[in-house]
Amino acid sequence: MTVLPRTDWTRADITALFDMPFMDLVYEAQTVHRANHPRNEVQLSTLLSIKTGGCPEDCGYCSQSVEADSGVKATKLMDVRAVLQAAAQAKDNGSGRFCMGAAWRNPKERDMPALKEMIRGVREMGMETCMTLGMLSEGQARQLADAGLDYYNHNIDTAPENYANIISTRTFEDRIETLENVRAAGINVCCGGIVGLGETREDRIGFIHALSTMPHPESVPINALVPVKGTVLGDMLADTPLAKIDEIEFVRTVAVARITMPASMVRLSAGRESMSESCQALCFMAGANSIFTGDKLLTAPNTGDDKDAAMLAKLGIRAMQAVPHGHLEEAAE
Ligand code: SAM
Ligand code: DTB
Ligand code: SF4
Repeated sequence: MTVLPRTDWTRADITALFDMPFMDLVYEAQTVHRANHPRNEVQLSTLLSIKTGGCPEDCGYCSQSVEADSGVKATKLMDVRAVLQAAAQAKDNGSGRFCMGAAWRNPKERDMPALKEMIRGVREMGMETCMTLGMLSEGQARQLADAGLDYYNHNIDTAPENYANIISTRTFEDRIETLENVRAAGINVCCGGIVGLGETREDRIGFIHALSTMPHPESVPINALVPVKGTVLGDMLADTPLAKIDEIEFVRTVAVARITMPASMVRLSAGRESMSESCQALCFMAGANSIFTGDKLLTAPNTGDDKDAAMLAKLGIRAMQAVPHGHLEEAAE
């Protein structure tokens, strides 16, 4: 019998975890990690922006919003062949999952055929597929599932009570509705958020509380804000003590995510480029077991394969071997 991870966490439970002495918290997180995941292994994903910039949403952290004066140029949806070329390169570099992101409020029906071709093509290469395209209707989620999409990324980003301070063009409930459509279509959910938006500890508690009391996302990305000049938050936080996140508080957030969502993959996402190797090592100790590889995220810089390979070798961490869903059964036949 499979025992589902608990989803009845209270805010008091989560507050108590955040308040633990740091060493006890990290020790507990690593203990939970070892009971649920192979130790010393991280899963590697590669990101590609298949449609950049010009997004009508006003997310205060994002360089791709039309509201941001970040210098990011808007592009059209890439053609399928170019996407598959990038995917082949990611596979050569050892990536097990290819994540395609578009700066949209939601995909249009006319985009669906190309998106489905991208999914089929990447899957045929033997990689897991992930997309992040903004809001999805029930029908769109089903179409992507039928094409074989393994994961859909759609973040709640911050606590429900802090959401309107960060984004005004949609609500927290809109996010939940898409997550439900994705889940109903049988696609694995990738859902997390950002630390370092200028939020309070209470907001971080509310953020983890929201994630750990929904059906747990299979994958939980924890991003550290990459402050971008010309975005609301990049400009607001610049030259303030909040411009650089407190690394200990960041590691605490990773640890509490690991403890409350023991079976999920916890992904150390944006912001690694400006994080020390020691901080990243603490995040792995606290239960993070996935990263984005390559020298670019969507528009922001990432650490790069050579530096990452050197760090993982130093830490004795291996790349997790991914077997895409559905291919498992095929492999067994
Ligand atoms: N447009 C889609 C959406 O919002 O769902 C997909 C792409 S969006 C860039 C995916 C996620 O990237 C956001 O939810 C946010 O968590 C993260 N992100 C975007 N800009 C970021 C930044 N400057 N620093 C850290 N994380 C960021
Ligand atoms: C997620 O939570 N982080 C990734 C992925 N999901 C799509 C994106 C990070 C974007 C960082 C900012 C940029 O590259 O523009
Ligand atoms: Fe658009 Fe996504 Fe950026 Fe928000 S985070 S502005 S929805 S691309």
